[in-house]
Amino acid sequence: MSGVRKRNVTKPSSQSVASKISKGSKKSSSFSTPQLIGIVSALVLGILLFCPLEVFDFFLAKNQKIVRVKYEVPEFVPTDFVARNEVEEESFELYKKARIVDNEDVYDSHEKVSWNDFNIRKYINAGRVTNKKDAYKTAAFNQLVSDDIPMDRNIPDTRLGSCPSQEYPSEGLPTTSIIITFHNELRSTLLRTIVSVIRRTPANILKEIVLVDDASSDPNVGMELIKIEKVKLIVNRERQGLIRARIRAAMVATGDTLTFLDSHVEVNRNWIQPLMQRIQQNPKIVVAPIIDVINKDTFKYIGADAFLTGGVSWAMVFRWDWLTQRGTSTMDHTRGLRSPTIAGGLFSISKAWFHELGEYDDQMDIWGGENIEFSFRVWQCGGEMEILPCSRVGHVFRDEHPYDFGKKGSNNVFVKNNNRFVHTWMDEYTDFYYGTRPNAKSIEPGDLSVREHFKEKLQCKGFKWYLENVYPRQYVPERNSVAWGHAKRGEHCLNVFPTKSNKSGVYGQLGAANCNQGLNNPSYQDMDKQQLVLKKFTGLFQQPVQMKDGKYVNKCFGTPDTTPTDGAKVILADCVSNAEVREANSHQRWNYVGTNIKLEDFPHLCLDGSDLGSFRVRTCTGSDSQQILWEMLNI
Ligand SMILES: [Mn+2]
Repeated sequence: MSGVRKRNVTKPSSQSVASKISKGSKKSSSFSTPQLIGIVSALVLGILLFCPLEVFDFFLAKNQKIVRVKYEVPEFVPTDFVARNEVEEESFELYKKARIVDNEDVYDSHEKVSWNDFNIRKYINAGRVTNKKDAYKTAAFNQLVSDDIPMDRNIPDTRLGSCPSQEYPSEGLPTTSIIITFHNELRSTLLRTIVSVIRRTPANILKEIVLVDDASSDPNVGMELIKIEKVKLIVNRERQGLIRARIRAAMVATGDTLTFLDSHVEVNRNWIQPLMQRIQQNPKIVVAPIIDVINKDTFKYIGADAFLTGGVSWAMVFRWDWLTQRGTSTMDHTRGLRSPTIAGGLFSISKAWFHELGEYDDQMDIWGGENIEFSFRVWQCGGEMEILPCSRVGHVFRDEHPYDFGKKGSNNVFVKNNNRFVHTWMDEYTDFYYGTRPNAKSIEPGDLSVREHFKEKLQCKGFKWYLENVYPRQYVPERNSVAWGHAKRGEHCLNVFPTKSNKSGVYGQLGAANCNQGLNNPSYQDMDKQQLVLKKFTGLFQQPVQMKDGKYVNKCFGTPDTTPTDGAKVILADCVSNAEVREANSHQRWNYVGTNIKLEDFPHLCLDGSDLGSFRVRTCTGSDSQQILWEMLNI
């Protein structure tokens, strides 16, 4: 596959120039052959020396001759890392390898045309499908619809508040290199991404569009696009994945800032100005637009909710957190929303800051986790992150990734990527990650020395600082827990139903309900009724309850009676504490055995969820209604 492409592009360029020159010189032939060879060589040498950018390279792409301009990749200066052993030496070699881009891998055309003079119809037609069965084959979104939607279609202006009336300076904002990496992207979605960027980005901000073809099966999909104004193409001969593809693009890009986009997006009105303006004010800020939704079946453009910031679960899965009610009601759309993490597909950053931060971890494979890693690194190393609601970019969301993650499988790739940054950035909080992913412990993160080097060099702060200052809304698990977090009974999550009666000391009834995914649900944003803990040593099974003074105090699950019987309800009540008399709280002390929650002093009684609205203790039977799975174990 890559051999075919190589053959197409590596025709010796000096020969073609030489043959043209020798043809021309035949007419005035008063030279001897050796003299002629001498003159020709001198001419060739002269051309090569004085205009190295004008060395041509020819190849064919679907009968369309494209004349390639030789491209000079900016010089790469590696970081001042000193390896202490062979393993670190190897890491440093990988670091350099990922950042050195061969001139031969970068394509730019000699004959540029504006996007509307590009032969769009011919480009799209070369990859059309005719039947419905194949519509989702390439990209997992509807190609039959996408191919017929105009490249320059209008989309609704989804900006809210006073965004539409904002005015931006027409000069003096930083320039940006748009970086779009792709692997087997649809022709129509890729081209629509490019056309929307050219149409809706002021020419004095848009420095260039750097495409990275990450070893797609059809090399022409990217190659044909270099005819379009401002477009350059980097070809990865072997699949590198999003992370290394973006590193390569950053090494080639020359704008003041880098703007990473996905390959199936449409940018909205005045999308770039807020991003550039903010970076101009604070060169260490990473800014992201609000990601609107382009429906994968109909390609309808829909405005997304503005009241969200990026968060992360302890399993290191990205999530959206709702603003608090106060945050929502006082929101000024023209101001940035501080965001603990970013989704990672679309953002802008100063080029200098991106390099200073060490780009990405080149030992992370394909995709996944890099946005969380990047978020921790930016914040901990002196930067900031914001979502700018006046900047909107639509993205075609799909249910699954249509491409494969290689033979290791996507799960192992995710886990290895996560393990790498968890060890680099999370200090003692790694326990909470492993508490949620006990199996992740068996996968080695590999050598982290180059990443640690950047951490030291930038004097980055610890994870405790990040939690306290950047992400105070994150629940910090209680150490010395047998089990912590959400607990599931089948598809449902254990949940407290507050009692209506005012009987003092009783706060609710244990049951199960739809999992609320914590901060993801606006009605649970300040108090998660599904957050539980089973403590080591004391055996207390607890949940925090908000008291009249606003503070949260752990209350205890147990049966109403101190001598529980089969079928007794499980309620949330004041904890009985009397260290002198063990029996005083036998009805509130529990064990987690296998997947059962049992009363410690009555081990024949298991927590039973046959009735979702009202959990009880019942004789242990091993039935499904007694299987409880926790979010986090042994921390
Ligand atoms: Mn995408």
